[in-house]
Amino acid sequence: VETAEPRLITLQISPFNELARWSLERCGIAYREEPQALIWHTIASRRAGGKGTTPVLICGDEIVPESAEIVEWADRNSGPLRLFPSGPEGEEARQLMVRLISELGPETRRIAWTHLIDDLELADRYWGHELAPGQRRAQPFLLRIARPAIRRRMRLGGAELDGVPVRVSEIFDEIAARLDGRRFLFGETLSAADIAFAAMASPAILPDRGFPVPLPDPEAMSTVTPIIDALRAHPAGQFALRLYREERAAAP
Ligand SMILES: N[C@@H](CCC(=O)N[C@@H](CS)C(=O)NCC(=O)O)C(=O)O
Repeated sequence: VETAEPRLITLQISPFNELARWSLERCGIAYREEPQALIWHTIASRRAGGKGTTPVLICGDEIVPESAEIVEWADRNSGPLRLFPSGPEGEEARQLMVRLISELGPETRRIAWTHLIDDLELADRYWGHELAPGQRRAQPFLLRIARPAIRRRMRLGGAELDGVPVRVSEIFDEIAARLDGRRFLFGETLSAADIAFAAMASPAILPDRGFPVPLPDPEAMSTVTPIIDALRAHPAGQFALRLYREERAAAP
């Protein structure tokens, strides 16, 4: 029996979705992406059997509702290429990936939203690629009504973000220290830990090449441009930019 191509419900520009996409592509797994508008994506996720978050992978009867699980799924369904190193390092790479998903992604997303919350027009533009026409039309309205909820969810009230958040600095330092001049975080091949770091860093470094969806220039994110510049200049930021240029950019 021929199984249908897996579907991937996404919020296209989000780091968690990018992690799922990159992992599937790295494993050579064909899939159909179904990009959703902001806010609409929470409903689309639930309707598909997810938890109200994206990405959600649907393959036949199987529903995979978390980015980390989609990475594992891709690895299991991959050909010879593995996303995790063999031996004890495999477990270490898994743990690092999971920690980056839970600790780095939400913080870098918050950096981007520090600007976007007062520039919903920019948010609408960059979250608006490849949407179905109905969703495309609805998104500006959805963003306006959801603004207070986004503010709460992203903890944007109160103190201004006046520099790189401490947790982001710590993780960037930790990644740079682990890398210590090597090409990848684990040995000589790209692993899910590298992909997770680059994807989770993406909202705060805005890769100049290789990101599969158009991204704004750092200057357009005027409130946080100095933070983006600082993180791009950091050795771990340089590493993520390099992964996007060399490992993610479409083959010439
Ligand atoms: N743990 C989830 C997190 C995914 C996530 O937070 N996705 C965001 C998109 S950036 C989302 O759907 N948020 C909806 C919400 O939090 O209500 C995963 O790794 O898949």
